[in-house]
Amino acid sequence: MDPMNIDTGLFISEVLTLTFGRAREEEERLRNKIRADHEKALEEAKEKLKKSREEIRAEIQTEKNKMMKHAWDNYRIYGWGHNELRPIARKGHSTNIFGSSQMGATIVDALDTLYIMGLLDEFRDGQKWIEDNLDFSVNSEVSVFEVNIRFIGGLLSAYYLSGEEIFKIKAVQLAEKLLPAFNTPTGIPWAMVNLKSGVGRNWGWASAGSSILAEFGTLHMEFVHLSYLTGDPVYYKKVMHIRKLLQKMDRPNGLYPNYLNPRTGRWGQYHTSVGGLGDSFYEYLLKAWLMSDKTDHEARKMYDDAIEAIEKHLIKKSRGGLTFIGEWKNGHLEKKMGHLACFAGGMFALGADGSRMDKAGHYLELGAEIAHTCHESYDRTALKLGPESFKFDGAVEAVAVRQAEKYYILRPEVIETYWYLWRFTHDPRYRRWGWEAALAIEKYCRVSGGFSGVKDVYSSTPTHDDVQQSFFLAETLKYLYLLFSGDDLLPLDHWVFNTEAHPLPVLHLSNTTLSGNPAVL
Ligand code: DMJ
Repeated sequence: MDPMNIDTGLFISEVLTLTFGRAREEEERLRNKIRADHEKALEEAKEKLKKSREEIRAEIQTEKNKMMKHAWDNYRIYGWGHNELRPIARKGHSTNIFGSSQMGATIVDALDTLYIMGLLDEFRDGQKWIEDNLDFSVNSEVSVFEVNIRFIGGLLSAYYLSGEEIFKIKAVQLAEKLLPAFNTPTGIPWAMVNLKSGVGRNWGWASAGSSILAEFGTLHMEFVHLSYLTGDPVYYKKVMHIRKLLQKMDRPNGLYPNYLNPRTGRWGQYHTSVGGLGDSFYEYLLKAWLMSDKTDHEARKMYDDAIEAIEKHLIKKSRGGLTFIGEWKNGHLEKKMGHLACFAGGMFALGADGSRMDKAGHYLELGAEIAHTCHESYDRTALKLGPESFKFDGAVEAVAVRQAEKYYILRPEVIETYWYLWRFTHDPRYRRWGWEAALAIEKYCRVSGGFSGVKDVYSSTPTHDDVQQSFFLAETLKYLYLLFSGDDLLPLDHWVFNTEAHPLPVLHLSNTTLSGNPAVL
């Protein structure tokens, strides 16, 4: 057609009709889609409303306990009965703290977390294994401390939560096996004991054959509960004896050294830390008071005295304004803080109420400052997971320097502190920081066979250590879960968490002073 012959007006009107026609069709299509989507959403909402509260709760629950399911299910498949799991090799794993036999450490440590998360089939599965297999009459040398906090603590907690007698029975059987460890000239227990022969000894690496403060000083909660449940004062007497002995000793600068010789009753090396070797001793002084319904004033006094000395000599501010807890070694302060010491943020917050001279605000603030420093130690890494130990030296702040200190082994302490501070302040930053940590664990520690620690948090391509620690299920995942739950789940005025995150109830013992009278138990 000759373009010159076209009636231009007619052409334009045809083109417009066509264009607008298409646009109208498109609009109509869109409107229909919006209507359909809207209808669908309404239908879905109606469906949801038809569900019972329980069903909705279960759906939310499934989302919240996904990490636990992954850790547990893989242990169940590849490591069942072993102490821990190698998630990459997909087989069992153990270390010398659990001795040479398969004691199912992950099962016992994880029980209460499963229960709290509503994973009841898994809980029953664990219970069945314990009923059928957990046997303490084995020729195996175990760590008294680790077995106490993970096994006795875990079993007691499972008992209190579920009411199942078997857990109490097993806890008491195990405790009886630990008692020979106290047969030393001073009554300060050995670090290790053979469950069959009752022969005890100390770690070869500990200063001058010493026992460790954080080990013999972290028995009180579980042992008081054992006496309470059995009516047998023997456990109570053992831990009160340790307390009395410590009270009588001189403390350099008011600080407790980490090493004490169980033969001579003398301190070993003058090394004080709120991190490894010292940590949970201070925690248990405070928790002994809380657990006694705040009647064990002796424990509270020991805690207050210890914390004042720690604040005076070990807690400093870096040039960049970060509050950190250093370590005291032979009269000199090492400006280094371990991941383990990060639990102290939560401890300061927990101890704020009831502090001397009404310094509650001060201790809450101190707890928040430690939480901030520990968050920085995570934030200054490539993986957003914290190193085992970090320095404050010159330009270095909250960063690990030595290669051997750059690992993260799924430890809980930082998340534990976020949780306590969340409970006491409801400041949303703690949930934000906890969420960051959860995402980082998912991204870098999750493997198809479970969760693994990483060897260098500063390297963006992580190398896995191939260990799923039992405390990951007992503590890290429990504290994360609690951080995103309501305050009515395990309220802190009724429950006190042992150092392995196993909740034990406050004992309301009328007419009792837990500081001096075992007969009332
Ligand atoms: C846990 O076994 C306990 O929290 C203990 O008190 C110290 N460290 C580990 C986890 O890091």
